Amino acid sequence: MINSLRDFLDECEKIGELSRVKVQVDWDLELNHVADISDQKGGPALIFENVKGCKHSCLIAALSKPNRCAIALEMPVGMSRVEMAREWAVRVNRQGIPPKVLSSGPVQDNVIEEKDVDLSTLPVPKLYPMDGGRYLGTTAALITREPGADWDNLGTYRMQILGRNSLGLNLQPGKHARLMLERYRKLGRKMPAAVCVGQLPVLFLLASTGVPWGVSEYDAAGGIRGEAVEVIQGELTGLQIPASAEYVLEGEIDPDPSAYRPEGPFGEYPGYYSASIAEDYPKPCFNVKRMFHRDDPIFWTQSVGAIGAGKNTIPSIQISASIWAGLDNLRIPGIKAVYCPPEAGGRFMVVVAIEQKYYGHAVQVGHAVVATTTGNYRTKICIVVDDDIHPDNMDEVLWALATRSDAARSVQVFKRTFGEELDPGVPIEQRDMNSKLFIDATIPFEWTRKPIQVQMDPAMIEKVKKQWEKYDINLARKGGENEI
Ligand SMILES: Cc1cc2nc3c(=O)[nH]c(=O)nc-3n(C[C@H](O)[C@H](O)[C@H](O)COP(=O)(O)O)c2cc1C
Ligand SMILES: [Mn+2]
Repeated sequence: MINSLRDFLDECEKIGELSRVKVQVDWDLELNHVADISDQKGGPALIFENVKGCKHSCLIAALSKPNRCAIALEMPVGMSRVEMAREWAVRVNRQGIPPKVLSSGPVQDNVIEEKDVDLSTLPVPKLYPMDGGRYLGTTAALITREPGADWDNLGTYRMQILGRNSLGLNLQPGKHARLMLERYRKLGRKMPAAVCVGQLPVLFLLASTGVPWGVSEYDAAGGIRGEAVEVIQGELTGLQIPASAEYVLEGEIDPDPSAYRPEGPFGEYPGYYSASIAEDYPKPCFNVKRMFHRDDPIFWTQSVGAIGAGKNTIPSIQISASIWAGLDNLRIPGIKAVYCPPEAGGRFMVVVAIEQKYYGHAVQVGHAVVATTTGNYRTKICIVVDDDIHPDNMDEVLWALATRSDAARSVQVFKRTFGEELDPGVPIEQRDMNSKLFIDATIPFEWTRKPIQVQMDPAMIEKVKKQWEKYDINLARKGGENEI
């Protein structure tokens, strides 16, 4: 059982999926550039043990490969993203398991009071050249609770270090912490909050996935693991805090816009920087009142900005899973696979394979996808294919798109839908709303004269394979695909 980030790292190390970098690196660009280049080469998770000017080590690229996500999810290594998304969807729709409250935990081993907190001494990297600063929140969870409520929300939101004990928060419209902050503003009170870094990886995966309002990510993570997450009660905030986290910051957020400060830009997951004039977009700040950390804590970070290997591995699993779980809840028959290709930003495009059972089935699925919590939020393109197409095989998806769709019949645009402020396809001022493209790339259910796909003769394939040597074809010829 994986009960902490350290358990996860041990498992990665056992199968050669973790490397420790001993040489000194600069937190200013160097650390993340080493990680990106390593990722492009299919590299392991990296712990930088010697970050310039910092006492503690820094983990990066922990979940940039499907096998490491499998370890985090406690699923067999070697599962495909679609298989992991399926299993996740099944588990997340099971009953949640509330966290188990302990009287103390290793995260409390070191306590730093407000006057001694200095976030700049943590090994927090600056990731890309035009980033507004050092970002602490890309694997963190902000923990908050509505006044009088009995569930804690955990959300991953980027957090820029703005001062010794101050973090600028980017809470997008509709996000749970933002809705809660608006409640506190109405009440004229500051919102108690905690930030945890280096928690159980599955908790991060849930904190950065759309779990419905009213459901604590603790309960959802417990449901996925089949076992409660262990927490302690924060003394200052009363919030539940992961007992085994590497770092926890307790503090508060002032909801008054006069306390907002410029934040950004940040190299974001679509592969572009967020809106570049930070002054135009002041953000609420989290002020640290107390910091805890484990002995020899491991700071955990990741970048999302530059496209390429390793980027969007996580969303390609988690967004697929949450749309799939949403479709399961709607009880639509014939859903065979759901997949958000990482090449399309992991979130912007979803391909759903269905076994068509009745007239209009494919269009129903298109509507349903954009009606799910997660599909509504960031999907821009939804493609529905027949179940002979594997949604995670882009050659097959492109073939279905090209051969089974006809623009006038197959394409619909759903207008005035919930937008995404990071969507580079919409002018910055208009990003609150967007539109969604639906493409039906199935062979229409109602056609009586369906196109017949060309296939080789199975008996002849068998025969040719058996006597392959006889043909004496040099497959490894110079310049050929199989050149050796
Ligand atoms: C690495 C990473 C960074 C993210 N950064 C932000 C962010 O800065 N702001 C934001 O609103 N959502 C961000 N998200 C998405 C949220 O984590 C996600 O929408 C989550 O569902 C929010 O939790 P909530 O539904 O409880 O509000 C990020 C996700 C990941 C994986
Ligand atoms: Mn939530």
